[in-house]
Amino acid sequence: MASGNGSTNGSGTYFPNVDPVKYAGPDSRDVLAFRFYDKEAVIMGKKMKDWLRFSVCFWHTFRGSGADPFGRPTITRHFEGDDGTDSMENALRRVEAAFELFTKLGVEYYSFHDVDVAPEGATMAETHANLEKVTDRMLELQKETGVKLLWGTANLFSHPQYMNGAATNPDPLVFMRAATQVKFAMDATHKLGGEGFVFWGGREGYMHILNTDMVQEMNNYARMLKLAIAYKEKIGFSGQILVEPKPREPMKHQYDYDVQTVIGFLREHGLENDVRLNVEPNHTQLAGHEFEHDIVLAAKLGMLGSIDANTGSESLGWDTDEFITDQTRATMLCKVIIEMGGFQQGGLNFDAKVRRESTDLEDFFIAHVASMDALAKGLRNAARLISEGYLSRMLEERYAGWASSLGTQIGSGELPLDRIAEMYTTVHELEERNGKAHGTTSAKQEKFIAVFNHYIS
Ligand code: XLS
Ligand code: NI
Ligand code: NI
Repeated sequence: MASGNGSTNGSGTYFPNVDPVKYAGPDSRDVLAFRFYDKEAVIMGKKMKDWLRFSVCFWHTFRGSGADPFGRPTITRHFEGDDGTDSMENALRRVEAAFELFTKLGVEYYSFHDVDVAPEGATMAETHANLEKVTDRMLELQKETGVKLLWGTANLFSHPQYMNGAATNPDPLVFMRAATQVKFAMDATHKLGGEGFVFWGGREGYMHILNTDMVQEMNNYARMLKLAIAYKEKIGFSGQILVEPKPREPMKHQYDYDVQTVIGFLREHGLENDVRLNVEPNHTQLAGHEFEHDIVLAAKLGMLGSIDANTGSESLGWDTDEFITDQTRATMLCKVIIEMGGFQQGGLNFDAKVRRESTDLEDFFIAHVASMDALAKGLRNAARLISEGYLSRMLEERYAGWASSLGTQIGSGELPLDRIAEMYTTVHELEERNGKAHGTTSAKQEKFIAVFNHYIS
C-alpha cells in the first residue's frame, strides 16, 4: 500500500489507498487482512466482535507524534493540514480521518480525552465551546458510521496547572479546575452515548514525601470520584465510572498503584459498587507484576470494567504502550474475558502506539490489524482451552481440599483456632507415624504450562 495523500481517488477521503480490512483466513499472507478475526463468527455463543469489543484510542493514533523525552516528533500525518497546529480546523479534520480509520479497520468503538479532540481555548468557556463543537461533529459521524464511544476522559495531567496534582493538588482552586474539566468531559461523553468515563490519575501522586500530605490527597481524590458519581446520577449518564491503575510515571508514586491497591482504596471510601477498573497490562508490568496479573485479579473480584489492551517491554522501565501481538499473552487475556462472560460496558481499547521509528502511514493500520488478529487468535485459543476443560479440572483438583468438609469448616469460620490446633495435633501425629506429611504435593507448574501451550497454535 502506498501512503494516503489526502486525495479522493479511492474509497474515503483520508486513506484512499487503504481498503476496508477484511477477513481472509489463516492462509492469507496479507498484513492488511485478518487471518483470525472474522467479526461475525460465533465462538462459544457470542460473535467475535462482541467478545472483543475493539476500541481505537484517539490520543496515540491521532495525536501521537513520535516525540519522546529525548527527541522531537518523527511522525507527520497528512490530515493534520499544513500547519499541524492545535487549531479547530485541524481538530475537525482529524475527527473525519479518525472515523474513516475506525470504519476501515472495522472497530466498533473508540475512546478519547477532552484535549485530544478539541483545542483548549483562552478561557474555560472557550475550551468548553470547542469541545462542544467537535463532539457535535463526532456525534454525527457516530450516527453515520455506527461507530460508538467506549469511554471518554478528562486529561488532568498535561496542563502546567496540574503539575502538583489535579484532584490531589494542595490548592483547592486546581481541584476546581479539574472538576470543571471532568464535568465538561462527562457531559460530552454522555452526549456521545459513551459506555464509560475513565479516571487515570497521572498526576495523582507525589514526588517527595516530605512536602506531601498523603491522607489529605487521597481523601480529595475520593471526593472527586464521589462528585463524578453524584453528577452521573444527576444527568442520567448510564456509563460506568472507571479508575485506571498505574504505579508511577509521570509521578514517582501514584495512589492508583495497582488493582489490589485501588480496590482497597475504593472499599475504604465506600466506592466499590460505583466504580470499576480499567486495567492496562503495561501499567501492571510497571507495578512489578506479570502482564496478566491485574486483569485476572480484577476479573476474579468482579471489578474488571474494561481493558487498555497494550503491553510493555520488561527490559525497559516505562510505559512503552506496545500493541499486543504475542500469542501467550493474547490467549491469557482472552481466557479472562471468556471466563467472566464477556464485557458488560467495557472493551479492548488499544491504548497503544506505533514505534517512534514507524513513520509510514500504513504502519498504524498494520499495527491495529496485527493486534486485532493476535487477540482474535487468542480468543479462539482460549475458547478451545476452556471448552476442553483440562486446565480448569487441574486447578480444581489442586484446591480440592478446600471443597472437602474439613476445608469448608475452616473456610466458613466454623472451627475456632484452638479447635484447629487440637485437631491438627492429632492429624500430625498420625501422619508422622505413617511417614506421609502434607504440603509436598507437586504444584505441577510445568504441566499447567504444557497444557496451556497445547492451545497456542
Ligand atoms: C497513561 C494512561 C492513559 C489513560 C487515559 O499511561 O494509560 O493513556 O489510559 O488517560
Ligand atoms: Ni491507558
Ligand atoms: Ni498507560
